Amino acid sequence: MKIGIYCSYWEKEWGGNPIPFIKKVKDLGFDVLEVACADFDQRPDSFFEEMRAESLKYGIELTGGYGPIPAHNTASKEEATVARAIRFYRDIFRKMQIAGIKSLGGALYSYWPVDYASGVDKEGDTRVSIENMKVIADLAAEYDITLYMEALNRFEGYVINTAKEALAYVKEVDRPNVKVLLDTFHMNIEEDNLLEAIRETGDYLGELHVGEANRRPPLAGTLMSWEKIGEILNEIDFSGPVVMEPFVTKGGKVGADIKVWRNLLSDDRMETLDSAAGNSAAYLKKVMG
Ligand SMILES: [Mn+2]
Repeated sequence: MKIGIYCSYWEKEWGGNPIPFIKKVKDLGFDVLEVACADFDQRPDSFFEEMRAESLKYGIELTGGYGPIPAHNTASKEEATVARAIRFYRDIFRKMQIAGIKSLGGALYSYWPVDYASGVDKEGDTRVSIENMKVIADLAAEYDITLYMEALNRFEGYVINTAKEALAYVKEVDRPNVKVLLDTFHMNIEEDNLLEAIRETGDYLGELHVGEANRRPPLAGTLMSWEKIGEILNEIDFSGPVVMEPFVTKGGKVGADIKVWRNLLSDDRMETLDSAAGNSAAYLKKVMG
């Protein structure tokens, strides 16, 4: 199994420079680095050329992640918002291609984290989103990029909460470069049976995010059965990346958006985070093969 980690694990703000993390994650035993694409529109092409060179140098595959801001809400009924989102995606797809990033995952079908103060029209917004996603998917295809629709728990989104809803959405969009992203943290809240949900997603599963129920890096002896998850992934011939997305330190926009109000490891020193990530990578490689 290809094992990865989201670079925002080490960051207090979304975006930031992922290039120094490429060598770091290689040294820690990972195969994949997931990069936050939030500020790609602010970066020059040379930044992405450097990123590609570094990833090739260390043999690290890059994947993209994005929690769309409200101004990029693809489920919006305001045409100007959707047009702005499409302009943003067109720009970052081109840059992702320069960097050699072939996938983008997250709540691309809406925005994140959702503000519930303005009410929810789940069916209407989902219909709008599906039509817009067909356009964005065709655009992504021009740059050889696959989009992963991530099912999020109810406190963070309402368009897609479960694997079943993600599957229905992706089938409606009906494009070969649109797939499902499941995340054990969200599934732990929403699914009746986490293992069955992965099995039923089958070939439509593009990427799996992994984390404990409290978003620590995966460990032995917790309520999550990583061995069983590995068995199901092998059963469905999953060839995508398994990317851990731990969030363990408070502070900054990352801490506030994720609602981390305490440090989940013994402290927030870089060495402590590095060793927790490296130990988890070794553990996942052992139990998932
Ligand atoms: Mn996730």
